[in-house]
Amino acid sequence: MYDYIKKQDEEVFKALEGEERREESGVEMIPSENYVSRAVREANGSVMTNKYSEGYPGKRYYGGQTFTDQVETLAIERAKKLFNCQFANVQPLSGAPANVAMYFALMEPGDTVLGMDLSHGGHLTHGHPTTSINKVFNFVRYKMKDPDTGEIDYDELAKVAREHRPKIILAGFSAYSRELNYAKMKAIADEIGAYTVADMAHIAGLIAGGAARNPFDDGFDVITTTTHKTLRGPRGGMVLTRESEEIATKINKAVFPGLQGGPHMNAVAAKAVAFGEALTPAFKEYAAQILKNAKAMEAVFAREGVRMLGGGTSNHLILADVFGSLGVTGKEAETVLDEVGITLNKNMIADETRTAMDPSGIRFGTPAMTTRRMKEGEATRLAEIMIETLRHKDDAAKKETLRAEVKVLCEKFPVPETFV
Ligand code: DSN
Repeated sequence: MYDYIKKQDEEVFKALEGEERREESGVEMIPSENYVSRAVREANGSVMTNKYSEGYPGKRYYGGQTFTDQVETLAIERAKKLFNCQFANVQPLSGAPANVAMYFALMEPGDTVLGMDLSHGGHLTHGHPTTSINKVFNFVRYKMKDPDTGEIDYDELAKVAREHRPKIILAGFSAYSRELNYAKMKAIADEIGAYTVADMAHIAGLIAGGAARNPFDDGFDVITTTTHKTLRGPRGGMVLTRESEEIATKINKAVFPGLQGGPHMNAVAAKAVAFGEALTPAFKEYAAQILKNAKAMEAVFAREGVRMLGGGTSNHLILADVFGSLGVTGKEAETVLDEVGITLNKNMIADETRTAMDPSGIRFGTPAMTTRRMKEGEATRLAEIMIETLRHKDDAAKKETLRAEVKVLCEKFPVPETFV
């Protein structure tokens, strides 16, 4: 790997090598990260990066599109099959632009979106006050009724919807560990004539692998997603439309020329490869194992009396109140776990009393460790190691022993090169 970079640019080569080693020798537990196959990496690093392809297959603004049309069509057709829908736009550069394009496709400036509160698990692009999109559209919120069960307050959601008449009811999250009731949200949206959109960035792979409910099965209009989380593709985004050609046309115009210029065709080719992998039976097993591993970790946290937001997990991630339960802040936990080779992120919890940079919680998940073919036994032990580390955060000898154990585990479960 990296033969040409090695000869040409030693500084970048060293950074790439360092990252390879870091990813291999520690356990990646940030729930939005994963290890992609060599095939996906080859496509992402391919000649397709050389090409400008404004437009869509068969309708481009520049010549020379024989092969770009082929890969984009493959990506579209595979995405439609994976998510059981009629239209797919695979050009969004990532999840944030996918959401921005979706907002502009379905709304006029000043219109309202009803989405999940950031502090209860929602995402920045769902209208956080610090984002640019918040200056263009109006965002109102729903929350959990009880952070210890994770149940959404659907009565309040309906009340806010009737009062504010949003154009879009947005399901989706980046730090929420339970399933949403899409049917209830759809019924409320129908009552007020709103579009239903699900931002499935975190759980797209679970949906594709049949381990989580597909919002399209409850009649949702649109799904936005990234392609690099549980779906295990390249960094990128996508917007799917269930059946309305009118909506799909608006989405296409909003992505290009509305928001973006030339699509990154190397990423589109890599999406096609990743979607091909996700269509295999092995991917179904992968998605199911992500959930089993998360449940195994949940059992340890429950046994050890560490509070989990939502009371546990029904998906790939756990949000734990380490400050409330162990007296360790989220920032301290992130740092000390990194020292033993476990990478995760500090995270705000519902009704947070601390700050965003040093919150009460940590967020971690099982997609990447499951890619390494770790199963419930390893997940259980990793959860134990995490809690032992936090309980002995100032004990250097203990941390050294745990670091050595994590290293052995990583050697036993190397990052696979292929999944098919
Ligand atoms: N940064 C991603 C996550 O970690 O959830 C979402 O954008």
